[in-house]
Amino acid sequence: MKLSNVLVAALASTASAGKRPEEVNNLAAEGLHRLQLYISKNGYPSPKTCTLENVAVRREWSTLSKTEKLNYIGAVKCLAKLPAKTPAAIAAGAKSRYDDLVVTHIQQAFSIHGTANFLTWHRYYTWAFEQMLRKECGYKGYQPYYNWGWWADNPKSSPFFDGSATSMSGDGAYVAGRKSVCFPSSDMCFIQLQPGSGGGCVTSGPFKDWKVNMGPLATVVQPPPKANPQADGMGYNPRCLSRDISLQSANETRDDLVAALIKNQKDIESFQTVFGGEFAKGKMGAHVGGHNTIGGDAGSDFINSPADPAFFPHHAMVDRVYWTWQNLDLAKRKNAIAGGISGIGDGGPRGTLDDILTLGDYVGFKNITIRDAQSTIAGPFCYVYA
Ligand SMILES: *[C@@H]1O[C@H](CO)[C@@H](O)[C@H](O)[C@H]1NC(C)=O
Ligand SMILES: *[C@@H]1O[C@H](CO)[C@@H](O)[C@H](O)[C@H]1NC(C)=O
Ligand SMILES: [Cu+2]
Repeated sequence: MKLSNVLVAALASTASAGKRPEEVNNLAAEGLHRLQLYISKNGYPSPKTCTLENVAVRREWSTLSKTEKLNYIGAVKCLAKLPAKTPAAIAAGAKSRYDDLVVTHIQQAFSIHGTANFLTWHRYYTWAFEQMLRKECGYKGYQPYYNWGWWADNPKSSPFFDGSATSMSGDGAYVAGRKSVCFPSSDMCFIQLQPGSGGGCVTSGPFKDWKVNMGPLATVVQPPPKANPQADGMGYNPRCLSRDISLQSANETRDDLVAALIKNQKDIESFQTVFGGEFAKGKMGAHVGGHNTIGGDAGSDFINSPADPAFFPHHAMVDRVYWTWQNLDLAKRKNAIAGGISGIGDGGPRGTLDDILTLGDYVGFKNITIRDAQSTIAGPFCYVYA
């Protein structure tokens, strides 16, 4: 079996010709190679609907053409203009289809983070977003990802965060005189999160007029933005998109650290733990490091974080790292699961492959199980990463 031409082209376009660290990319390519070997031995999991000849290829932001970037940006803005399906009685702050997605993340925040379903739920969620862009907003491309490690020493130099018309907008306006804040919270002051280079509203690029409508819920920003009128945080509280690009946080997403995560963590439990952050050991991990790189009122609020549109390319990278890790030893890792069903306390009962992944009643996708979301070329999915 041969790689389809589109895949070869996408992989070639993703290589950075020695300009950037490539260890994570090399692992992704090795993973794709092993995925092919696995398929040639065992067959496709969904041969009628998804093969490497028709598979979608998700690419890194910087490798998209100018037109491709503008098409993605336009589709994201389109979703934020389409009317919400969530009833106002449930979330008065849900003003758009984009907000429907934010609502389900808010409602489920404590059962999708630090849990057995964390990686698969966010895989399903990011895919649903991609499908909404395509079906509801005429987007023809696929979900791009942001390769943190390429710009970990200076995210604002990336085409993703440079604030240009073809970026996802850049930093917030600089707010001087801020102190460090406790992370993850003042009760658990494990990490001193230093102020980044912004702190205020995003001032340039396509999302400078973007509105964050709900929350704040778990923001680490000090002083916090004005409180939400609803106790559940889903009342209408329109405000600017703020960001606070943080080198301290981006440092936790370095290529060598992410490569070490993929190579050294051999079982799903330790992979999830290191990926998700070991705060008590002073480590944010790459997932949280990526969120806090964006920072700001939404970006660093684990409950309301999808309100910042940089969320989805960030989570596509989270999914790519998971995908790579799975591909490197599919026999063992395709159906690997660990962790509880609740992100609170001891995590409650253990999660199982039969647990339901739901996007709630209004996003518009059916319930699936964790088992259905274990492979990106089976279940509802048909994509790989370049
Ligand atoms: C990044 O982390 C390394 C340790 O891994 C440390 O030596 C360095 O000072 C950190 N850089 C920043 C910008 O925080
Ligand atoms: C989807 O799953 C959720 C959570 O288990 C459940 O409350 C809901 O009723 C399910 N929806 C459907 C249509 O089965
Ligand atoms: Cu999340």
